[in-house]
Amino acid sequence: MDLDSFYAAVEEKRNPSIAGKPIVICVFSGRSSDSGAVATANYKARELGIKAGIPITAAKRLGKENAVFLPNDINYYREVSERIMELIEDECDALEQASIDEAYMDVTQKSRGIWENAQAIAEAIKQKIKEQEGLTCSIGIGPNKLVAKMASKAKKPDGLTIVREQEVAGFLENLDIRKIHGIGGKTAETLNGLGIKTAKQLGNANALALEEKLGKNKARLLQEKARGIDDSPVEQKQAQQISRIGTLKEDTNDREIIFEKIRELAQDMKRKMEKKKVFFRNVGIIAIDTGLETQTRSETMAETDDINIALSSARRLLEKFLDENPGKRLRRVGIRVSNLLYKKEQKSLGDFAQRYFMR
Ligand code: DCP
Ligand code: CA
Repeated sequence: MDLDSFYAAVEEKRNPSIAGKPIVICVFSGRSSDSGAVATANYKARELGIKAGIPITAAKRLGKENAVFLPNDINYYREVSERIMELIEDECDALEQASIDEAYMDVTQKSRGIWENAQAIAEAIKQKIKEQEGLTCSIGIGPNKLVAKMASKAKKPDGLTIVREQEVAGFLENLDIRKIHGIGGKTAETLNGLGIKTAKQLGNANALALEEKLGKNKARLLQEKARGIDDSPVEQKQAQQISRIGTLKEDTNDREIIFEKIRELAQDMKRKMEKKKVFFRNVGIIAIDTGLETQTRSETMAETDDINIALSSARRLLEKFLDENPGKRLRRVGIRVSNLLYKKEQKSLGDFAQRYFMR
């Protein structure tokens, strides 16, 4: 699953007044007012030739007066990303986040190995993301991670592409080698020089000739990829933290109102903690002020899974933060537990202790 023009789509959703316009997300370097590069652009802006990596000055020439240029707000994109990953985690056997806006999902069990079921799962995921976050994504379904990833790029935006085992060869036949992960402009040029343009040609190419140009390891790796071969598992990493962030009804420094919001967020976080069966050893608060500056405070404690302990810690941290920042009004707040311990580990520790003491 790969979200479409992610940063730009998030901004478009956040600010309906710019919907439908070309939108360009910029990483300003700060040297002069327009120095820096484009992080991404929505599809409207891409029609004008604006894309990730080009200088902001070039993008401004291409965008004329119609395009909207925004600074990148990475903290906010991370929040949205986290919510989406949690949303889709429930729909699969295992989820491996590959980047801020991409994830591999194993649906072998959930689909019982039936492609039509996998398609239905993908459609449900697309709908969920659309409904809850107002964003579109593109999904590829394949017999392994490599083919699924290539399939996810085949049709964008809002695509859904299925490549069954028996369709892999046909899919690779005309696939441009540039679409293979790990082949950038330079490698593509080298390969083009050998008369290789498609994945199929690369898969069938003379191994020795390739090794000579690319080195043994790279040649082998790319040739395997070009044949759609990949047996790497979807590896779900255990979460390092669980957090919830929300927007206050209005900007405020009223402790009771802010804490009430934190309490509400904690209830939702608690559900997640119970599902994951975790203990925590650190509690934090997240405070985002009216200038969108984010600050965090945290404290460490003995391991516990008691949400009330997290809440009293959050209360203490909030009081301290507000005392240190008199008059600062907050727009968004959050609560986070980290330094997590999974109960399964706990149990085996318990078992170990039990066996130890019984001896
Ligand atoms: N990104 C960045 N700088 C780059 C490339 C990407 O900051 N040179 C950021 C902005 C993107 C996000 O990473 O929104 C995800 O990268 P993708 O390559 O998936 O690009 P998009 O999601 O923007 O577009 P697409 O619809 O092609 O996936
Ligand atoms: Ca993307």
